[in-house]
Amino acid sequence: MTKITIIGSEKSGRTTLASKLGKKGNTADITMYDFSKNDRVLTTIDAVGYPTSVKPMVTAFNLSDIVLLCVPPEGLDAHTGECIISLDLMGYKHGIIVLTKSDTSYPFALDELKEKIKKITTGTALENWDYISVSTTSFEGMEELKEMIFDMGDEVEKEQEELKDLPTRVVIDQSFNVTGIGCVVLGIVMQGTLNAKDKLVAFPTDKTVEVRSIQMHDVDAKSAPPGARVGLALKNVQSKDIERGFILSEKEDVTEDLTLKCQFSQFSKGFAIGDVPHIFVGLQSSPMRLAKIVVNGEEVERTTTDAECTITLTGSKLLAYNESDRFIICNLDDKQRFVGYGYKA
Ligand SMILES: Nc1nc2c(ncn2[C@@H]2O[C@H](COP(=O)(O)OP(=O)(O)OP(=O)(O)O)[C@@H](O)[C@H]2O)c(=O)[nH]1
Ligand SMILES: [Mg+2]
Repeated sequence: MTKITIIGSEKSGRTTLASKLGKKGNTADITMYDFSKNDRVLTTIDAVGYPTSVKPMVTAFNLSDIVLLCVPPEGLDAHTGECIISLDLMGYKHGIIVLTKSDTSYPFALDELKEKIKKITTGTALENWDYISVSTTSFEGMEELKEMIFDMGDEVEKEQEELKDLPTRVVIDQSFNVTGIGCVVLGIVMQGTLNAKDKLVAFPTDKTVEVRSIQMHDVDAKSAPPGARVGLALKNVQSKDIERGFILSEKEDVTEDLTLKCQFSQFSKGFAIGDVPHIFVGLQSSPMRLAKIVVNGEEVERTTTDAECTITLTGSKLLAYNESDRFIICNLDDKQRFVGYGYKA
């Protein structure tokens, strides 16, 4: 079960590529395409709401294991740069750089483009990503791309296997009511193993829910391993009480205010006291006011890119997280919206 996100600039061929990798599902700010053959299942996410909004992109990244960054022959633009910076700030591990619409370019131009991308991704999380040229018109590279995705998927599965004995955490991305069944949610088992009849808390609320039944790609299952995309029928809760971003687990920290140890990107202007950055953690997000900045033990007025900053933020929305979660810090008013990342201090 491999889950990928296709991202890139406007008109980079994202949607066309996604449609060639599977059958179209529900549409909102992200569209999912499903493909299954023999025992292989591939879920492809097209973050259609990006670049207008960054939220669908962050959501898609969190729901997938592999990212395909699409770059068309026209080359790199500000949004491609933003995709690279966001993936770097997220520390995104697995991905492929896809040079799209190769039928409209020439081998030497594609090589030049590849060298350019290699240069600007040096020292980032994308440094060692593989490259492939594809065309959805001539089908050049399409079979090879699928093979690359499945090989990488096998690698990811081995990594996820190691998470199976950790405490169970399931992130929810959809919640709805099904007549005769009740509350049904869709989500991903981020770690641990989910079993039918498990009783877990729907954080950030304090409501305990019971997992009545589990489905994986429409097939009933008794349990689900880390990495699995699951549909769950829940007992003791109504669908309207569960939102995208909720976490089913035994224990999470839940707060409105946060203190984070942060690194800020050299490509951003950073923030001053009183600014209101947008904070993402998993699929949750909230605007929060910057109340305090500490650098090297001293209170300062502005964030810096030279050293770690400990920032205190005040908000009005409950967020659920734990110490291993990476927070992403955005400035939605800036041209390049991804500013930094941090962990619970
Ligand atoms: N010649 C050629 N055209 C392509 C290929 N892939 C996509 N296109 C065309 O490029 C245009 C943009 O493709 P989309 O798939 O809509 O790109 P997108 O990145 O989803 O675009 P937005 O969501 O509008 O930002 C469309 O007119 C496609 O038909 C390709 O491999 N070869
Ligand atoms: Mg599109």
